[in-house]
Amino acid sequence: MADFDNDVRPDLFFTNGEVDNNLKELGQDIPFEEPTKVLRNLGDMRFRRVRDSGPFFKKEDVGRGAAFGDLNNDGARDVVINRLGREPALLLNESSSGRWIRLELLGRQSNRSAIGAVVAVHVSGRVLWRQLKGGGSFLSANDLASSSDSVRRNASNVSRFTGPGRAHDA
Ligand SMILES: [Ca+2]
Ligand SMILES: [Ca+2]
Repeated sequence: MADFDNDVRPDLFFTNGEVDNNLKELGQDIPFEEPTKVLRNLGDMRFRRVRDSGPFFKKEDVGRGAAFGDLNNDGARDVVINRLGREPALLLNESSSGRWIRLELLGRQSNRSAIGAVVAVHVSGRVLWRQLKGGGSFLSANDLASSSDSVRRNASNVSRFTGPGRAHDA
């Protein structure tokens, strides 16, 4: 879960695939590989699959974990996917990043990474509560505060996407 379009509503991201690759031999008509999906948070507990996120999302894959972080410091959350039998996929989010702030928390009396800290941000009469959490997806950890701008945009395993929007292969 990450807010890919910075509209303060966390969106959903799925990378998936079955555990067994011999499902047909077992008489099960279930695909081993599945497409990666982004679902836009519409509010009111409703989500809609984004159909035009880009070519990467039209391919089927066996994802085994995803980590989120703003790898190129443009305010839009990017994604790295661990894939079974393939190199990791780096997805650069090309959504309009809108307004955003980045907070880097440092624990003094708690753990140094400040995991568990709660932050309240007051915006236009609203209060946005966020808690810094460690970990993330299966065998993956989200970036607590990205500070790297060393993403190579022309690497062969880099795809681009717009969270709830469009994407393009590099
Ligand atoms: Ca969102
Ligand atoms: Ca980014």
